[in-house]
Amino acid sequence: MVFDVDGTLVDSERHGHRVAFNRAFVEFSLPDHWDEVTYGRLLRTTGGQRRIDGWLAARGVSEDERRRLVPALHARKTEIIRELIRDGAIQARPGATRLVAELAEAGIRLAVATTGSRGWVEQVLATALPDTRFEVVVGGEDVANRKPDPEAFLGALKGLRLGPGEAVAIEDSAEGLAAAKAAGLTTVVIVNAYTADHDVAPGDLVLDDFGTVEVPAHVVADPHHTGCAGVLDLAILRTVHGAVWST
Ligand code: XBP
Ligand code: MG
Repeated sequence: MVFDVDGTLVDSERHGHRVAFNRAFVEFSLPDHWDEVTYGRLLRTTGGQRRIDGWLAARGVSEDERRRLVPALHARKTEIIRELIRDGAIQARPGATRLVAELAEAGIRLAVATTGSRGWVEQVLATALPDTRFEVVVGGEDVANRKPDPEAFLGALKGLRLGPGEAVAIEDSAEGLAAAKAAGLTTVVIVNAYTADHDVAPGDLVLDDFGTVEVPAHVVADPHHTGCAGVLDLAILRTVHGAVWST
């Protein structure tokens, strides 16, 4: 099983990364500030450095200046997000802990394919999902091309020594879904408030949460007719995967 991190396993963008980027802007005496709506739009550019660079370029900051500024800003942003994680600002999404525990119990091997930086990814996994061991972690620095390029997912499959027919991806965004699909993976999409309007039609099952028995998720799309009632569990994952590979 190959999981995305930001927006999928953890609710990290609005009150995590966005806050860290804004604090870094203040510390660097920059006038920039990303409000919640603006940040949702900027999320379509994956990777923090690319996101800052595109933003500064759009407001006319020269390439020379950006080459100097962007890595320094991003390094400081990474330190700040680490502090936020340490202070408990980033939690697992509801139902994520339940699902990874069920998978681990069943002996399913777990991996992560993320565009985020290793500087905080392993820390957030250890903090938000402390009882779960991810055998392979492919982060932003491990790839030349970030999502929607499939490189992160292909790296995770390679690390697990599995083919695409032997794993399932879980994503939250159109860019992540495109990356997982380009790697040949069955992909379940768990949208969130930022990605609810993304075009996730190629997803093999789309929910708005992992769901719990008490509070089931809304089933947005179930193209393989799994009959999922709003709780993503191993049985549903097996049904989706079986349907994809039998067609
Ligand atoms: C996540 C990202 C990352 C995070 C910030 O995308 O695009 O850039 O927003 O992390 P995905 P960094 O969930 O598709 O992997 O600042 O470390 O890049
Ligand atoms: Mg994501």
